Amino acid sequence: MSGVFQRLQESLNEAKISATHKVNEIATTNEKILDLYPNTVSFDKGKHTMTTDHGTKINDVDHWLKATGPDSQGPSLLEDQIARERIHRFDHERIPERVVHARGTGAHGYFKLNEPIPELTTAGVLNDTSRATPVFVRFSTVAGSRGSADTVRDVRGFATKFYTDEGIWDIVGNNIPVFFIQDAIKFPDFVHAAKPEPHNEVPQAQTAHNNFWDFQYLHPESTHMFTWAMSDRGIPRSFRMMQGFGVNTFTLLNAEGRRTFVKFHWIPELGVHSLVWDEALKLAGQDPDFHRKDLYEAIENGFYPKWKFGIQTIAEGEEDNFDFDILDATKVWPEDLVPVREIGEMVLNRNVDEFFAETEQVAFCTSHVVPGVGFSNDPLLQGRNFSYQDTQISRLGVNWEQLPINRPVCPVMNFNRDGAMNHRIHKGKVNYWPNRFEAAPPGNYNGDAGAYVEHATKMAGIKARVNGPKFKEHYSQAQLFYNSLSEHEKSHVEQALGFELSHCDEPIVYKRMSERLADIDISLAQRVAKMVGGDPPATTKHPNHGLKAPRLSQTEFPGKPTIKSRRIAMLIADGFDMATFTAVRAALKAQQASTFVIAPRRGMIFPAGVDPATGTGGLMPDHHLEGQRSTMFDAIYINPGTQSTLTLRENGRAVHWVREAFGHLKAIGALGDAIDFVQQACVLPGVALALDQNSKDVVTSYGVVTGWNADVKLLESTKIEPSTTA
Ligand code: HDD
Repeated sequence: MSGVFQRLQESLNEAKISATHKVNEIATTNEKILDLYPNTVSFDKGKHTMTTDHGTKINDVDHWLKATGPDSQGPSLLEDQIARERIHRFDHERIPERVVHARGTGAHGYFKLNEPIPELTTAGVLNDTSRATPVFVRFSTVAGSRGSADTVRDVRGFATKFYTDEGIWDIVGNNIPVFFIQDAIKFPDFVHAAKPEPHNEVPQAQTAHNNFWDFQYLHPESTHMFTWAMSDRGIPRSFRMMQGFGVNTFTLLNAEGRRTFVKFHWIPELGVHSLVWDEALKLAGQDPDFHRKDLYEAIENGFYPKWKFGIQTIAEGEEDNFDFDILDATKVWPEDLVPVREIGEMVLNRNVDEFFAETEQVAFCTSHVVPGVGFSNDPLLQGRNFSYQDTQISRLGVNWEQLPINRPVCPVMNFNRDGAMNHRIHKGKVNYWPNRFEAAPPGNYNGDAGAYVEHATKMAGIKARVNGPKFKEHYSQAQLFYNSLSEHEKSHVEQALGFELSHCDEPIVYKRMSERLADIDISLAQRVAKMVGGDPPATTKHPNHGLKAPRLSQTEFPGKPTIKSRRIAMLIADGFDMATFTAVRAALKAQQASTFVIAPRRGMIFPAGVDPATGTGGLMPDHHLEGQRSTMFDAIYINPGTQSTLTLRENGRAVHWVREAFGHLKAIGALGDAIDFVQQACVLPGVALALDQNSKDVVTSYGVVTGWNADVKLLESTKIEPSTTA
């Protein structure tokens, strides 16, 4: 550590780190950030001159060297080594994208343990409450390629790298607690079926196609997972508002050598919230980087997302006490049977300096665990433990763990050598063990926490391509999940299936899937079949058992009510009431909401009483009505002002803004004459508005803003569904 600190000191002295991060030095620096500093370069005005990669100064990067005459443009010369270097480097900028989870974004932070668990594990990170373990988290979608949109319906990856004192620990999880397949050998088929179809490479980042649903039908084990993926979990409002699950069954090993099966959980402080489908579809075009920007913006503004860390544990010896196999990744451990124990928390508080070097090159392996954490015979996990190391070698090269973002903060000492892009220089005469110098012996390292010890598990069996007998049951938990959803969540599942299956144009696919849905719930199957052209099934071999379990519905994770970091659009036009605007904006800012002023044009907007001819006294909006849409905001507020309201009322786009926000179940605020405007825009057949004339508080669907003055009125849809309201 002292070496790292010394390097930090040197780097700081040389002012090599960026000014933004200096501001946040205390709050956001950790061992891993310090470790990255020696590799972090910044370009300070006046200090640096451009050079080639071999360090010679360059005086012209605008003109390729040419053989040119006084009146003619001569040919470009290949001998220009400076131009050649630039083009060569450029030609090789891309590395292969991840074969799955190609689209993603990440951030740094820390993990803090609140409750040590020595009875379960020797892992330092799960015992030492004084540590703040650095982490890097990458969130992702699964199916789309690197340039695809953020808000597509998909599972989200939630991969966490802990830089512990005892080495790297990766929990490579998702925002859904189960998986599509039980055995890793099926992964290539699953991914091929989910990705664009081979004959025309269509569709991008969508499961709404024949091959995906054909695969789902042919793999009854996928039923549970696709029900989750079709629920609101498939279209999260934000990475900050998702649960994370390790999915696979791992083990913990204590000092007595006792083993406990474990599943890992991340529970977001902000609650679990989703977009509505129409919003997600529109955002995919209007702002494909919506989730990426949301995370970045929140961290830059100091709204650090936070998750509780939980474990579900089953002591060895009790694993057969369930009607499902605890090693089957298509099953949850229902929380009424195995409660989640919250023992720590994770905060993300720092954006990356460079996307490629950090987020694109970060690489995870389920096989990366620390002493005290181990694997189980979960057949999906066993295959994953092979696959990740392998894919990193092909994507990043054999020395991928030497890359700054991937290297541990503790020493690495072994006789693995050479390979492309090796960066280490090992001193000494030997590169093998045992050696006459007894250099780098295995075993306890420097007397620190113990080495990784494999649990001495008793094994007996016959080699065969099989899974355990309980792996054969596929519908019970799909039913449990569906039954546990609220009514509006169920209707969203139905609509999602309706959308997906109507994009399948081969009758065998949507007809078979309509039948399969009866294994979840016959009435769901009948409704979807009717929608998509299937044959509504009359009976099912697997009638719904009617059971529910707690904490499967996301409505059970409302989170801490807050409008902190929520994006609120404030609509104004010329003639707006400046005093009210200023008061409302101050009130919103006091609650740490992010406000954005939207007007018919991004040019000075003048309040009532100010003559535009003077050119002063106006307000410059952040965006104009066409440039940003209501989809990009959590709530909208329409400011009063006779002329302003008149202008907005006559502006089709402004009316659309209000109607769309209303349709997406967003909180809409209005004052004075703007209330009439909102009412006129939104009162559509079948939709009711509740107008609370007396409220002193503005209640949003996700929080309460206190302290507004008594004039503030509440406008709210009676149809607001809290869990799905963004
Ligand atoms: Fe995987 C990436 C999550 C099953 C093989 N996976 C990857 C990432 C996440 C997951 C979050 C992105 C990591 C990052 O941000 O870089 N994968 C899961 C979960 C699974 C799962 C939760 C089920 C429990 N995966 C799974 C199987 C296999 C793989 C069964 C292969 C047998 N996964 C990969 C991969 C990837 C990957 C091909 C692509 C890029 C990478 O690893 O680094 O190796």
